[in-house]
Amino acid sequence: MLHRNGWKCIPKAPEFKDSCGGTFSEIRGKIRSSTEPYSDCVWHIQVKPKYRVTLIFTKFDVSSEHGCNENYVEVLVGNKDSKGKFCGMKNPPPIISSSSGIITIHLHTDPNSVYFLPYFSAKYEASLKQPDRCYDKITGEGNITSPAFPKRYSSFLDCTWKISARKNQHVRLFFDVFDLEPTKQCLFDYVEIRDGRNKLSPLIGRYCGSRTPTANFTSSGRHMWVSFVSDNDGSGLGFLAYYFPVPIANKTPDTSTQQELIH
Ligand SMILES: [Ca+2]
Repeated sequence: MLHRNGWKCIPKAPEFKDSCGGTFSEIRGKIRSSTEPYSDCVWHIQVKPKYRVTLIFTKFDVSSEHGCNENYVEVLVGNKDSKGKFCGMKNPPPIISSSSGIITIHLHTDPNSVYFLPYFSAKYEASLKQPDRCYDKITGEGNITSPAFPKRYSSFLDCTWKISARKNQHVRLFFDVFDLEPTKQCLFDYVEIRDGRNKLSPLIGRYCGSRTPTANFTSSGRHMWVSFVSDNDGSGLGFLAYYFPVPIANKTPDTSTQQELIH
């Protein structure tokens, strides 16, 4: 969660600056969009590559009439990996740059917009990358766990497992233990399961909290992608899941995962 002790123990961040864009290289800082009208503002957070950056929006009012096309904030990690265009009144989820020390924030406003000037404020924190290596390509059968399991997992994790089966096989996965920080819509800590070989594959489900997902997740093809993300504060015991290949003939669609994508 955002307002527990994680942010209280650190020295005061540099003062707010109302600005239309800029470059930030300090280890932490705060950004506030300009109160003057501009059509495009771009902020760059650029710290040393050995750091990862967590960006947290603290205020957000970017109303837009036509989806997120008229007014929006787009966040890119490493200059080109877009984490999405955000609009509306809700704070976007925390953005973690795990592979580089660069985050770019682009605020676009349409001068013809009927809404008041879009506005946001955000803060960021750079931390040394975790020694935990939690990226793996795996086959056959086995288990995957959150780092340090069964001890509580640490902050700022961004783990992925690409599980593959042989031709004419599917990947099946089920959870035995599950205890993640609970949040609405699983915005902060979560496990995501995707039907395919990468993070863009169709989402099977996104889970958090302490209710163990009961489904047997089965990929439609040979690959399943599992990711685990934790934010700056609030932890749990993590998870333990088992995976194994199943022949195509044994695949039974699991309808329970289709009803509720976020738990
Ligand atoms: Ca957390």
